[in-house]
Amino acid sequence: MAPITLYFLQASRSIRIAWVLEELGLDYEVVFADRENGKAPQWMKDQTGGLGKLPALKDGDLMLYESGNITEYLCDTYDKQNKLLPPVGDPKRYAVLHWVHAAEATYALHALAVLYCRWFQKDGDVAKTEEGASVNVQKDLDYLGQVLEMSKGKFLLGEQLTAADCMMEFTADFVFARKLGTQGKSWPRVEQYVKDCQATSTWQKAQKKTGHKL
Ligand SMILES: N[C@@H](CCC(=O)N[C@@H](CS)C(=O)NCC(=O)O)C(=O)O
Repeated sequence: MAPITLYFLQASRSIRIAWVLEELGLDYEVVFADRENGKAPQWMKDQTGGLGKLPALKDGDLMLYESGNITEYLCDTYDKQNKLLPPVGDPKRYAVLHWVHAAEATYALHALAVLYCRWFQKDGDVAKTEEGASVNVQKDLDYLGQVLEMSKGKFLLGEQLTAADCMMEFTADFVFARKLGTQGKSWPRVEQYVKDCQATSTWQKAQKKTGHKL
């Protein structure tokens, strides 16, 4: 039995962790759950504990939550060549961690504000609220596009894929797939970035092994 188990919810941030595991060449088992009424099924929440949100990862006796935290744990524990995350003290580490955190704390936060208008606003002008909430998303995408334009390669920090990309790919894909705040506009450089991430052999393997689809 592989010592690492990834608890994977369909159409979720779980793909980030499958991709990191593939990048690091680690053996892992997947416990897969389809969504029920859009949510994680109770049996999955019972198995993972915590807040009941996915992904979760079990490594030996450790149960880990939060995709950014799991990514950092896997890099610190298994990325001996510092392929995805430079070592403590190297300024490049903080350039990578900038995006690891921004993927959730800025980009996903702003995109979810739009999604929650759609889900939870029962009266008033939903389209107007959504338009207001879209401003942040559009600024985020503009900045992401600028950073990618300045990159010396396909990925955020150049030609070498890092943990920054393993985290940001899903957020950007999710924003475009659900048209969260895009308001009919397009960001060709960011859209190309998502395609380049998904064209890597490791993302493809992660997708095949988990059955991820948005
Ligand atoms: N910040 C957390 C977010 C986890 C989260 O909200 N996961 C969603 C799927 S992307 C989930 O488990 N939803 C199912 C539910 O709420 O039942 C992370 O990065 O892991």
